[in-house]
Amino acid sequence: SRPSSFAAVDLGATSGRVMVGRADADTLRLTEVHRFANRPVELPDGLRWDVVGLYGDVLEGLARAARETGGAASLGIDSWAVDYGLLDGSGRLLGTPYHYRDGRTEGVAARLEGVLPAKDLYEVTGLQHLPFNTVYQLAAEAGTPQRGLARTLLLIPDLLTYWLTGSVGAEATNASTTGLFDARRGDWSYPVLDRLGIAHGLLPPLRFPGDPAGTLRPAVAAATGLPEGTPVTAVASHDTASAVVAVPAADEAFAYVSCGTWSLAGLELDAPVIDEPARAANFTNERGVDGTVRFLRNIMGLWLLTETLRTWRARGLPAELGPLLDEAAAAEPFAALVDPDDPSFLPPGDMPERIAAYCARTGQRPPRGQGAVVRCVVESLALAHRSVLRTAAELAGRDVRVVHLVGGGSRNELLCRLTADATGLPVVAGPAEATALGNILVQARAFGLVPDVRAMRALVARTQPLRRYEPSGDERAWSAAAARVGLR
Ligand code: LRH
Repeated sequence: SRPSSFAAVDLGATSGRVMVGRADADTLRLTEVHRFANRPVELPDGLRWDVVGLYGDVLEGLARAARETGGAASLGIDSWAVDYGLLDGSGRLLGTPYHYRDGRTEGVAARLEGVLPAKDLYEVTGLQHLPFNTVYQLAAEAGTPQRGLARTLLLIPDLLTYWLTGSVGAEATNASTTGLFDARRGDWSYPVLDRLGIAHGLLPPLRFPGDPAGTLRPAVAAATGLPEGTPVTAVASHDTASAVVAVPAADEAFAYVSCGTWSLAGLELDAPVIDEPARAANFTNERGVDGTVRFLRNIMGLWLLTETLRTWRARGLPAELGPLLDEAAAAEPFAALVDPDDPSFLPPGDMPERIAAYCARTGQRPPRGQGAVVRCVVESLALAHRSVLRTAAELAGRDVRVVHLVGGGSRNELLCRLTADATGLPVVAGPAEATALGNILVQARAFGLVPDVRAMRALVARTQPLRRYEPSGDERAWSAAAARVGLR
């Protein structure tokens, strides 16, 4: 019989999980074997990821997967994008990788303007401008001893793959988020590297989703109980790319919102859209599975809500999501609104205070009471979903008839309902674990169990619980609300 159990390691900015998935032509079942907090650490010299701790949790999860399945046919790793570790010439990690929310990239893009103007960079990479794109993080590190000794840059999933297997490579979907990748050619951009004085060898050869990425080192096999020689498969290692694989769409007139820490809202296209309007609207052309393009924009997402809850919890205030969402559902609509992408919301900190400051700055009365704050956040996110999806359809010249909302946010009924109302489109919510499912499905295809992405999506639609929300909003009210915060 053909192997059908796979392990997915999916690391998000706030939590990680190891899942076992069973997949074949008519089955797709996920079992969570390990879930753990991802706790960034504020060191005196910056905000870092505890990658060694995360690696420990990956090993623990794989050990549990081994006990659960008696051995997986393969495993795959995905995580958030852009962040990386640097290795010296003998493969040692140089320092602790930075978190993209660390402040060291402030002002870096402006300084690079003279060397490589943002317009020229966009023309090649088609990448949205985010202050923390890898290209800017690297520039911020110029001149440091670590950067001087660095011989290899590995994005987070590639770093963990290296630790598990000893094998070095750069998975392409995640490579496309660096700002060093040519969106049309689907390869590292050597002209960009040259302009920035980055040695070509710093960036490993590409791997594509489905490619082999080495086999477990004997020590890892011993530590986890997985058989020696268990293969690691390159999946769409950018979590958003994996999530889009598992969007249960049947025809092509769909948009998606991959909704977790960030809301990634946009379209799947066959070719990049790189032109002045797309650049001005800050749309990205990130690479998906099979050379598809994720034409989307980042929206600050549920980060606003999780940071709000964290702040309240630290003050001893109620911080349980369920009851707060009930209060929010009952709160006055459109009372206070924010543009979720205001830069003040990016770093960790006191989110309710920043929301109040935003409101004061824009002549609105700050939300009073916890339910009102949550209402403000969720309604503002729905507005941003509306605005970004409209822009995406217009820039790509595409019709959109349904919005697929996947990821943890699909469990948030208020957000799903308001997104349907705001966009005026039906929202199909789920699966919540789209990223892990996409990770498993790409492995299943590599092992011949699913033929193509179309079949993967049909399988997700047939096997996963989904919920449909019909729009019932008042279009004029939403468009007036959007205008209040400079959205459309
Ligand atoms: C979502 C995500 C997103 C990136 C951000 C850094 O987890 O990968 O696609 O822009 O993290």
